[in-house]
Amino acid sequence: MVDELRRHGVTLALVSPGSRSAALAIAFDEAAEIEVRIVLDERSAAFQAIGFARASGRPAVCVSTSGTAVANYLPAMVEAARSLVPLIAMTADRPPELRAVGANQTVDQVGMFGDRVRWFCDVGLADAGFDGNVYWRTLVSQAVARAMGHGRSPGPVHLNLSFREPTVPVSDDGRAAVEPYRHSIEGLPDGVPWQTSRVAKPVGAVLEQLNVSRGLVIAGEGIEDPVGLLAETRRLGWPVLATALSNMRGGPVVTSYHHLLVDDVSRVMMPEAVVSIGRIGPSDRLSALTSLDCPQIQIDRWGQWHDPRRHSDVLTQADPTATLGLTEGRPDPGWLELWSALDTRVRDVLDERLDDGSDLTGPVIARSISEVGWGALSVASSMPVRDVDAHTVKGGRVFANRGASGIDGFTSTTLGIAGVHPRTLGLSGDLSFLHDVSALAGGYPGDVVLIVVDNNGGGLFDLLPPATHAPAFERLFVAPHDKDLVAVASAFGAGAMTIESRQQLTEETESRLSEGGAHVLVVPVDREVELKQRRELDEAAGMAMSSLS
Ligand SMILES: Cc1ncc(C[n+]2csc(CCOP(=O)(O)OP(=O)(O)O)c2C)c(N)n1
Repeated sequence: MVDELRRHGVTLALVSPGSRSAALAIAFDEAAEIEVRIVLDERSAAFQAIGFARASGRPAVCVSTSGTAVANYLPAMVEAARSLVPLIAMTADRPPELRAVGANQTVDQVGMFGDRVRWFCDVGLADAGFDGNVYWRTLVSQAVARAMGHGRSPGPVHLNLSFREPTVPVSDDGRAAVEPYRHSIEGLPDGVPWQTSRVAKPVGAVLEQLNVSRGLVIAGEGIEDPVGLLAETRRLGWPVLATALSNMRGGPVVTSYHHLLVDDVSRVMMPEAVVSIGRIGPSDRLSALTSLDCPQIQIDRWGQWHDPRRHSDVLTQADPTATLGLTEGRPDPGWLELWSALDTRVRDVLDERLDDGSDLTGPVIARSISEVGWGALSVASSMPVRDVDAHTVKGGRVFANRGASGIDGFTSTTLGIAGVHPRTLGLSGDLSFLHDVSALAGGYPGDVVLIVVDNNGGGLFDLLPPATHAPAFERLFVAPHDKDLVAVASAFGAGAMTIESRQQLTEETESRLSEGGAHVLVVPVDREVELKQRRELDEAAGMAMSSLS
């Protein structure tokens, strides 16, 4: 199975130590083309796999022993299922005769992840007498194909493998006799995979509603063909509102939408059709465009049902670029110019405000990140992803686990990305950082600098109803931890320091990205100052918009 995985392009196995999975660990270790990374905590391993798969486009394999080890994959399986990230979990299990009889470290692993996985297979035992080569190899072909989207959409796959003792090649404790495996386990000649899958890229029909002058395109997460999509929208004369995770920033796209849309959409800005592509969070003001009273078209390559406002007229499973390519359109140059002018104006107003002061806040940090030469940016849930969406305009690969929007597994995911992209920069809140701090206990697969916005708790809640309506708001929601995060990070061996100014932040980030290794830069932020700034930014944008209309 390991050889077949290699033939299918698997290059990374995240192995968590355990005895039942010994055969898998050894086989992966012996496969020269597959890197084996040992990660103690299975939860962290699976998030690292997500980071790797997001960044490389290839599935990573996680290997665990039996018992609660398997259950620790659940958060990442949920995220991968919702984010369409290919991930293959190979979990070792007890043989049938040891199940359901109270045997040690034996839990029901069959179908443990429910319908979150794209495919589950209880692989069974590698009995010495069973000629299983074709079975195991085709099973791997199917596992990879399903993880990559065959039949449904990309996502996690669970292979549960039983092992009898001895779990290592030689039995020296007399518990079982070793009977060598007799049948061939050869793969096909020339290193080719046993079976291959072809996932078609369907193209939707030309949609009548798209034949308009004033279309708006909202580019959600992970646009596969940013260059082609931009070219088609230019031809149609439609502005692209490009979210931070779209892969479309850095080009002629609208990025200040969160502030530009602070008040109601004025008559001149009213589109004739809205085309939204993929998941379009996190700005609630941006998603409000999908309930404007005009034709609402969703295009998703994998047919995901992204329609939280239940307002879409058409949900299309199609290649977005090809679909727009089939649309004739009726370009009106003034429409594109209007949105570009509004975007430039609002961006200038925001930047002026952020550059005019010495306070370090989430928005200021997100803006500063545009000045640093990172290779990939990994952003945690809560305010970091919102601030980057609103204030980081620079092009480049930006990643975030927005499938389920958890604050868990952030550092692990970032380490997974760092193993693929040089100069990976992470941005998280203090609670996200603490939630997954044990990820720092393992090795570092690549160079990484983590910026931790330390506002001593969950700043997001200041913007939500509990802030004004809930008793014991601080304790129940913000949950201050009062930990010295520099000391915490240092205890795990990361280079860590407190950052006191914006200039120091950009300089330290830049120099530590070049230095290599793992670094944590803790930026203390005052929640009240930050909240005040967020309100001022909204007001300034609102004034700029009203002076223009
Ligand atoms: C696994 C998980 N637990 C809880 C939550 C709920 N939650 C959302 S934001 C948040 C606070 C995050 O705080 P921090 O990481 O410091 O970021 P900040 O809000 O200060 O930007 C919490 C607990 C969640 N999204 N995911």
